[in-house]
Amino acid sequence: MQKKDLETRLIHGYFDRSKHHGSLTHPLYQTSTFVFDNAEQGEARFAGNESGYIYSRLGNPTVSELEKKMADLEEAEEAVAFSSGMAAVSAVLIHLMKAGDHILVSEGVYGCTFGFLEMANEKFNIDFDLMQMDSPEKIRAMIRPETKVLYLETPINPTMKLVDLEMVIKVAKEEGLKVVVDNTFCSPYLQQPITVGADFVIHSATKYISGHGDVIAGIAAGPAEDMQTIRMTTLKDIGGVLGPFDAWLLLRGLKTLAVRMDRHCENARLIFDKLKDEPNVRKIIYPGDPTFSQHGLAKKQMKDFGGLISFEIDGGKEAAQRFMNELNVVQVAVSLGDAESLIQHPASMTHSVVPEEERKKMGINDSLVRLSVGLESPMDIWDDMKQALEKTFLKI
Ligand code: LCS
Repeated sequence: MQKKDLETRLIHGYFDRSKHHGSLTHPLYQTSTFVFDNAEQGEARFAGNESGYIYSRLGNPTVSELEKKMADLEEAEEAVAFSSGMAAVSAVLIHLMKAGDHILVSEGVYGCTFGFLEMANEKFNIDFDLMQMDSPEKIRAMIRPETKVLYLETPINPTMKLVDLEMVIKVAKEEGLKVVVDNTFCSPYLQQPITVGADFVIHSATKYISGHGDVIAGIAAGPAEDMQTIRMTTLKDIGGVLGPFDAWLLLRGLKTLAVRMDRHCENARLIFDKLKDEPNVRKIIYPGDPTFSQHGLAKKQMKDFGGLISFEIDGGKEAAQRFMNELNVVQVAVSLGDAESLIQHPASMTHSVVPEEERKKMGINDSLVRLSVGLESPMDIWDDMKQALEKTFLKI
């Protein structure tokens, strides 16, 4: 049978409704453990001689449904769900790396990913280098005999720099390295890195996958053999498993991913159009800006330009904070991809763990704010931002 379009696959499940009283939506198996028919069945399940659930840290039908859906959407062999995006990031990296190995990381990765890499370096002697992955020569120059993995986000949070997936993957293949892409900012609706050769995809499912700001969750997707090992090691033994109810919420959120993403992208386009004429706003960073240096690359590798806009405000941190405090519709909060428009100040919030010098190198200064454009009326979002800008600059 021909594979249905992504919009349809987002909505339909993989479970057999006839075995669930015809339930339209996937049932919520809110249980920690599963009762065996008898002791022998328990023994057979533990020995792997009989398939079936044992204990929800090892697998749960509601969580499995989400994992199947995410693997399908990312065109991966398998996916594993985690209790947070960071649980997914750390589980995949611990799986791929051992003491003495080295990892190349795209400059500007999420602050806690950077924090995890620093900890892994200090405690487990796993070395890393942050770099701008903008040419094959630069990447090759940084590869050492101990390098095992290229880890990247595109677009990068919050500076919106893109990494050319095809270029990086080609270099990695030639050098025998694994490529891990954090696809949080795009969701599989805008970008599917595995279809262009990435080995693993990670999501903070807290963001667009959920879309409703009510869950912390993570997903990793990749080759079946690796995913099975991750499930039985860095998931099972470190233990960052997703709860069934959170998986159920994500399954519900996923159904509207396509329509939500279209609206996020459309609203962001409209806000960018207004913002670019504001006298006290400079350096707007938005991949949909035709003058953005990587606009062509964004058009090539993303279906649309996403819902995030970063921009600098005249007057440094004080003005940025004043502007944020004057907003009413847009909420001052970290996270992104929710129905509500959210704004945050990366230098003092998401990237405050990154040393100032590194931050400056990444292009995160005190004037920069990051807006996650929500699903409200775009005119209401803009009116709110306009009045906040007016109040901010009247007061200065
Ligand atoms: N990867 C990216 C690109 C992220 O933006 C985040 C969280 C994570 C991984 C970690 O996911 P979590 O464990 O929070 O589910 N990003 C955040 C942000 O930009 N604001 O608040 C959290």
